[in-house]
Amino acid sequence: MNSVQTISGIQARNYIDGQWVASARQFESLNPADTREVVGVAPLSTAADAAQAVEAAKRAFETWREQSWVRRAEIIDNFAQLMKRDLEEMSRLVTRECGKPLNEGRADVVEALHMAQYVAGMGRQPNGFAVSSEIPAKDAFILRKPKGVIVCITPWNFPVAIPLWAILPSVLAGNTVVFKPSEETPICGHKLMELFAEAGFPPGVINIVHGTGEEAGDALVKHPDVAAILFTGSRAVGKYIQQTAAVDLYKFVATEMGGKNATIVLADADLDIAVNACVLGAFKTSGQRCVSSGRLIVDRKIEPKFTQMFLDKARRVRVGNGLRDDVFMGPLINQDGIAKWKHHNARATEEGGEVLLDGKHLTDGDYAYGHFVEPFVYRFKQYKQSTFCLREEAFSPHVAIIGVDGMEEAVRVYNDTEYGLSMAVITEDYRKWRWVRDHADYGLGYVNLPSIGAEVHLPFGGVKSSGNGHPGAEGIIDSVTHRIAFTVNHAREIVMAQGLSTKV
Ligand code: UN1
Repeated sequence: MNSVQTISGIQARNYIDGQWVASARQFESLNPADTREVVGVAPLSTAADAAQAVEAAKRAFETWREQSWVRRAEIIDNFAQLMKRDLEEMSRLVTRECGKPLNEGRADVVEALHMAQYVAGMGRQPNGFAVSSEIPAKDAFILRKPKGVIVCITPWNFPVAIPLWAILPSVLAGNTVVFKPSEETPICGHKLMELFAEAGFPPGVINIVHGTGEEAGDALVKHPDVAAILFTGSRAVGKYIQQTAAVDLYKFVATEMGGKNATIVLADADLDIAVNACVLGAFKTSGQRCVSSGRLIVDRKIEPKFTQMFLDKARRVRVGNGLRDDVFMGPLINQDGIAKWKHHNARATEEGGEVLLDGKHLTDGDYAYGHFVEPFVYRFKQYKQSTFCLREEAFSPHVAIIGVDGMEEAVRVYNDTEYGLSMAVITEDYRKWRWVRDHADYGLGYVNLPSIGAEVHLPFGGVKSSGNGHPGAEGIIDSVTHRIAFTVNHAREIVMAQGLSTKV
């Protein structure tokens, strides 16, 4: 890679119309495991920077849309090769900038690579089809057309994979993009932009604008020349974007906004699978996945045994700098993340949860300069409705064990949140998982697996307040294209459908 590396880290810039653009104001991106390390510095962009990027994307759309899907896919394939070349370097960067352990940093980059490979392959897939007409001499087609300028606003917890879920299908279909990465992980976004440029995307096709949601993000969402906004992040911001963009009737918004996910453990579960699934679901990425399980809904018949096994394993979770091999859980992203974790823990206690593992905020020795916390586990032997702690997303290692009587109560409890993203059920009984499959509300369902770990060729999204029904990854092509109807008459006269008379 050719980034400028200074003592204050990598210097990120905006990339607009094929040019790296400096900015008067900057912000620092710190390593959440050791905040003495400045991973890099990035522009604090203004509304004017955002507008320039949209205008560049709008101009580039006129020529990019004229390329074939195959040609565009070839450039995406170049990009995939570059990702392979830089995989290890990018994995370490993900760990340094967002904190997750190296194995997870690598999985993020591998998931991104899979998206690039998948989308490159889509370039030679049908992007429409012919349908028959009532009139033999008519051919009818359903085709996909690009929408125009797509804004991609993406989170810090998957700083490499999630941007690609949104950006690559957009450009494959002939759209152009303005990418606004999270202000927590601008350097990962910058690395992606360097590779886009090296892969040969023409100027203006992919632009990056760094900065805050309040300033750069807001200006992008409100810009009249934006056709669609693809957003992954918090419910509050997603709701704001949907409501703000709705003022322009033509603007399309796809949102993915987290969850209060659960793993349901039924009475017949294999307890080893259950415990592993729950530990992975609750504590991978320190609970900072949209799909993390904050609730373990366990049949009362096995709850005591399950709880003992789960706690044994949770106590073994090693917390530390993700660059170290033996670490399972890296730091939280920042001090706000810690405050949120503490708030949820306090509410759990106030609301009557029995604390089983009173995880601490770690501040001594090696932990002094990072945002480290231990797992916090509590129990409700009986479900308690209308609690904050059992219904709101904690985005941290904060997990409830809830005792229930049987499958039907498990699903009632599961459904008792405003969210509906990811659900896992642990059972050996196919009739039971089938019933749960059909009665729980979610977009991602798993059996005998954790609630995390989706692959890119599946739609990624949720129901209820977890999203507005336009999933990312596989599903996003529907969000970035108009499906148009196109009908051609081959006869020498006009014959109408529905028996419509042509007599004048
Ligand atoms: C997220 O939870 O924010 O399914 C994304 C998974 C990953 C993506 C998670 N492939 O766990």
